[in-house]
Amino acid sequence: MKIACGDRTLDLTQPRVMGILNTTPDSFSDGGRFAQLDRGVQHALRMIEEGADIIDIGGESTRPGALPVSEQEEMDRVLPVLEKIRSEADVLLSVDTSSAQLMTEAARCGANLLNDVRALQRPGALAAAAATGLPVCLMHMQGQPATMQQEAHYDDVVATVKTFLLSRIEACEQAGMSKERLLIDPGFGFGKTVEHNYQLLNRLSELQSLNLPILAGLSRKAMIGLATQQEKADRRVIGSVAGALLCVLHGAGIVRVHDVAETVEALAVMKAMRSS
Ligand code: 7PM
Repeated sequence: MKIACGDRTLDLTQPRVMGILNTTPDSFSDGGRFAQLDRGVQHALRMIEEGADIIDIGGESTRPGALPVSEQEEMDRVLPVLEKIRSEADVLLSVDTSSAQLMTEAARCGANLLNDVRALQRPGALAAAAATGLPVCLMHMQGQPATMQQEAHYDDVVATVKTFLLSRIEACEQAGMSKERLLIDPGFGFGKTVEHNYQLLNRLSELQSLNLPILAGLSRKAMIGLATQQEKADRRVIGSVAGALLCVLHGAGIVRVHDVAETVEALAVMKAMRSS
């Protein structure tokens, strides 16, 4: 299966690794805009060297409890990084945003994929995404980042996620987007308890009935820390790699990760098994 991504194509006949590039300001360095830009680009180039197929650039913290940032601030963070990486590397570039304006600008600056944790539910997002012609990843989230961990209740989390994604797929088709442009994501950690997240991981293959490529991101999330008893996010690498491998085993075509080199190496073992 291949997806047209602007002037490039994404070949999903083998699992792909999406490296996470967070452009929210680093509280440890106060070097200003240029230093932040340089730091972001360097990180992206390193992930590309390590074997990332896609770089996912985000400028809004969707961490549980995070407060919203202005659209302008998000654009000021993301677009310069996107343009600089575009000029320096031949890699697929994804933009993690819910902002219609940023979707439009990102496409103009050479983005290949849109990744929206709100599944194009913000005003104008559906039309803006449709107009870019780019593929879109639709993710499930219950509630909003500021409050989503306070009210995580599901009868059947897998059924709820599936129903939600199906309704967003239909909304996209009604906005004129063809199914060939869509990807789906269960949204690990977005308004779900650890128990819900593991139910989703265990039954991830049930999402395959929607007949769209599955993207999954559990890298360094609380569900990994709880299982491995690792409090600190940077100690969750091994658990995250194991989780990424399980996602692929259960049908994910793309895994969204912080630790690209480690994930690529783990997937090489799966590839060797599958080609035996
Ligand atoms: C702080 C904490 C910052 C958590 C960012 C996060 C996903 C995503 C994110 C995902 C897709 C993270 C999250 N998670 N997009 N964006 N799927 N498609 O852990 O699971 O990276 S943000």
